[in-house]
Amino acid sequence: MRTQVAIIGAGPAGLLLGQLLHREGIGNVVLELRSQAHVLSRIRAGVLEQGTVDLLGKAGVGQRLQAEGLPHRGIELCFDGSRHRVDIHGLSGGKQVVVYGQTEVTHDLMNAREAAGLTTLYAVPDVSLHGFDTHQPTVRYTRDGKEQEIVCDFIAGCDGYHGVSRASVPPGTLQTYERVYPFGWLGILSDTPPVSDELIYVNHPRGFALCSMRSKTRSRYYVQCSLDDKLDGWSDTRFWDELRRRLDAEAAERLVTGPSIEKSMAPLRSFVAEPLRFGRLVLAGDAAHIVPPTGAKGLNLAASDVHFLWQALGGHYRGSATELEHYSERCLARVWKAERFSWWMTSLLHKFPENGAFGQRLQQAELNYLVQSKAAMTSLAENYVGLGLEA
Ligand code: RFL
Ligand code: PHB
Repeated sequence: MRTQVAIIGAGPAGLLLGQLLHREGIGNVVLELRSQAHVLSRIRAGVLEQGTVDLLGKAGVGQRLQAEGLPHRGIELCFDGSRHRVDIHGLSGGKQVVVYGQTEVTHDLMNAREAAGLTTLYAVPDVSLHGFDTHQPTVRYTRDGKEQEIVCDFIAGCDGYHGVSRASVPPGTLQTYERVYPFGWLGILSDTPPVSDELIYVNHPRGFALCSMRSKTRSRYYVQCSLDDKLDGWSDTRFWDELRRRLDAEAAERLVTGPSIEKSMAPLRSFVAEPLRFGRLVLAGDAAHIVPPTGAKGLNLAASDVHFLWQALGGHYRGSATELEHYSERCLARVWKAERFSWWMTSLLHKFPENGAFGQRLQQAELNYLVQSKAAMTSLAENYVGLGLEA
């Protein structure tokens, strides 16, 4: 098989890139390790920056998002038993975020890909990448017991943190930066009305909690948990009790509980690989960088990488090499700002046992300063809505 761009991974980065390229007349094939049903069963991000919403519109998949996405103009910070509103809209010069699940984004992109008749190969277990230091790279995999090969112009590595693309880069050419946090998030989804109209981020002596949502009837809640915890140790009752204990009295009273329809644990990590291009192999999204979910930046960074990659590949086929040459540095400038913000939100809101009582006091002082200082809240607001593509 021959295509212009072979895209590894059918997560939001790979599918969005495929759609944008297709609309420019650039042929592409997507290869995905997992089944389509598995990809759609993963519950992940929920908060989209305006730049991500705009890009999904350009890809022609903005219709349901416009109709069903929930615009949010503020968040609440809860500490010392009280909640404080951050006026994201007012402090960011009129910007907002949209709550719309990653699962829905993926669904819309898969439907558009299918409607356009584009090739997506699911459940391909053994993808390997070759010759990306030449003008004609190839991707190999097995199908029906036979080795298959795709010859292409470019390989886009959109296969997440554990994917094969970054791992295929020759040793010594990649610089990585990493911080692993000593805790995780336990998340549940439930068909119950959200406890508040806006997201609540909680700093509590027992640990962080987050009240989020997917719709007016579906809630997404998280509590900070230990890395040693096991999912079976967390019954629904234990989860709801723990969440209630971390909320202020009024929210705890109002919390509506019900059976979980999904429950999962995720470790927290900050990670950046540099650069993002190796000849004809380009990395985008979680394949190149990971942020802890506290700032809601992961999916948005994947979308901004895709924006730059779409411009770079479009430029190449129009005869301009500049955009591709600058792809890595353009992405990384934005990535590092989001890494800083996500690390900061994580440090401010979680319990770090190794920091002791001194660390906890510093967190309280910073939270008090934050809600009293317009300057500090403005900084939070402008990062939360996203710094824009040229930042
Ligand atoms: P993905 O979504 O991981 O997709 C990669 C795809 O590649 C496939 N793959 C392979 N395919 C072929 N061959 C191989 N060898 C392969 N190896 C892997 C995988 O099966 C998968 O389908 O990466 P992508 O597309 O870069 O998208 C990134 C986002 O998924 C991620 O950044 C966000 O989910 C992070 N995130 C959040 N981001 C936000 O912007 N806002 C949020 O509110 C937010 N909340 C979250 C989050 C992530 C979370 N978890 C579970 C880590 C909340 C949580 C709890
Ligand atoms: C989510 O709804 O999954 C979510 C929202 C905000 C975050 C992280 C996750 O900061």
